[in-house]
Amino acid sequence: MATAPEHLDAPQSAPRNVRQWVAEVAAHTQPERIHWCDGSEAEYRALIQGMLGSGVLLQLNQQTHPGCYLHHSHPSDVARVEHLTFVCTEQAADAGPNNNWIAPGEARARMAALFAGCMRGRTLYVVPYCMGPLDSPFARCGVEITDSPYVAASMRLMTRMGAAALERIGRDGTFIRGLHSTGELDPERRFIMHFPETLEIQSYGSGYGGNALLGKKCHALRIASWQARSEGWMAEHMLLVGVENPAGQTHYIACAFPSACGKTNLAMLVPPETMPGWKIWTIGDDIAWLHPGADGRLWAINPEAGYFGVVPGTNAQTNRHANDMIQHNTIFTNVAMTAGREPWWEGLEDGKPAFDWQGRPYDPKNGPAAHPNSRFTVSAHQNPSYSPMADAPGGVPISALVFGGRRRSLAPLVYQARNWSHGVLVGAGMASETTAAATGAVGVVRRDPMAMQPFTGYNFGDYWAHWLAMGSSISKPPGIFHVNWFRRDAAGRFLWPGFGENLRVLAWIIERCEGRGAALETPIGAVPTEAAINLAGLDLDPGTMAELLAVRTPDWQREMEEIGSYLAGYGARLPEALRREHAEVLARLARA
Ligand code: SAT
Ligand code: MN
Repeated sequence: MATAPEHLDAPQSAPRNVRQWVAEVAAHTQPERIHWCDGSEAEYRALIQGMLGSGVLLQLNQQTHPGCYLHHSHPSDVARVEHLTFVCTEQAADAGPNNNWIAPGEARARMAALFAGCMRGRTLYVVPYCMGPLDSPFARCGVEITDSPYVAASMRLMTRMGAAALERIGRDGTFIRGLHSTGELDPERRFIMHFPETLEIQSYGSGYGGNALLGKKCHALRIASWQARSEGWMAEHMLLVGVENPAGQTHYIACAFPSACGKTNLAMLVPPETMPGWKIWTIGDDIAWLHPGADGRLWAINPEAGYFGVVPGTNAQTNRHANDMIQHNTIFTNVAMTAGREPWWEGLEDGKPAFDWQGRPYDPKNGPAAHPNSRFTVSAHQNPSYSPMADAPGGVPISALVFGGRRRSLAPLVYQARNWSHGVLVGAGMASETTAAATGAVGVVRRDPMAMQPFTGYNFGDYWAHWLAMGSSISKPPGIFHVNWFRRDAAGRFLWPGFGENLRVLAWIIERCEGRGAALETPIGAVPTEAAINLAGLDLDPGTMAELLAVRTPDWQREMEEIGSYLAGYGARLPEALRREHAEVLARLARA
């Protein structure tokens, strides 16, 4: 029997279209109760108490880690599932070779069968949320319906969630409809479906962040990238960081790196002691929405309000800010625990694991104690380097866009594209070693254009055309760069120390944006001279910088051939300008 909208216990402010949809979903999924989230502190505490009672959360040591809890996910549900993620457009070609596709009608039928009665005995949470500052013209709202209290609580940490978002939805008149159920957590009955043409998301059978916190990858990237193309802006898998130099000037930089390649670390970088006077301000660690400004520059907001970051490797040396930030009021997922109930992971020097990420007594024979993709979920306000500009409705002006991947060879530490359209080719040609953030083999080099392979909600050919068009719509485009912190020597050791020392590279990028910074022109772009990177206080072996900055013509010829065949896979949708940029790099390499 259908639940009548007036029997939903909806708050007064709930717009008619939201009530109507909740009623339809409730009629189909048959929950025992409906809870409209208001986003209050009391509600968050009640959600946590409920989960402690049901065993969804374990209490960590409240003396050492006040407000910290541990969630063990189902062992089959620890990462994004790209093979079960679909973009369901009317025409398959609009989703493109970069996406899995099913016709919307078929997808809806399949999902309707899964969702039928799936919330019996459960609470249906209505989670209104706003991606971006509540008073920003660039923000976009959604409502996630979920039967997971873990998702509802996480959405409060990750987004502007609750009553204020619901009010904004009333003013906007529209919202993204996101329907989620953990179902049976059966990998055979797990799908993440996107319907960009009707602004809908349906996710079944997973409780993992990227599959279940629908505001994040599903809304803020896959659906938003589609909206952004039709409205003239960009939704990108980029961290946003303000870099303040000793003269007190701050440049904002947006960096696109694949999942688990150090975005969170760079976003809250702690300057090395050998670089006094430099400061880092975090705007965001994962997603940027970029708009052309009236001044001809590109302006960006972070649609999120929290971090869902990789835990292993985090410590006071690698990332002091992240380390401090997660000592309180944090939900940990799939880390290990000490005998004293403190959270533990590989890379922590103190303590030792008594229980592994599945809650079993720790035994090294079972592999790492913390899952390699174990995560912290935490409000951005706990970050010591949080920038007040993260709440600015108009966002921040962008000086540089930086692409980067995890490449053990080939790509130099840093280089600069010649101009915007060459930069689009640099982004489109990105490749990176796969990580534990998605299920599947780890360490395999795959193409990951703009770090958006798993996240662009439409055909990459059209996406690159949109990038090129955006370049023409701004008179003062940011410089475009590529970095690689992960180059290794013949023995497999990292050549560059990374972490805080990456500021040395950002400093060169900023100099270039200011029209300074020495560089050598190479066929792939401008590479810094060895002397142009500040190495004061850094103890590198002789020859390391030469190796880090080397551009080897035969290797790059091979890479560009590969990029050429990859791009050709997009056929007639591949923009001519990109084909031309590619041919020009090949010609420059032939002359080198
Ligand atoms: O799980 S998420 O998709 O949110 C994290 C990531 O893979 O980038
Ligand atoms: Mn990400």
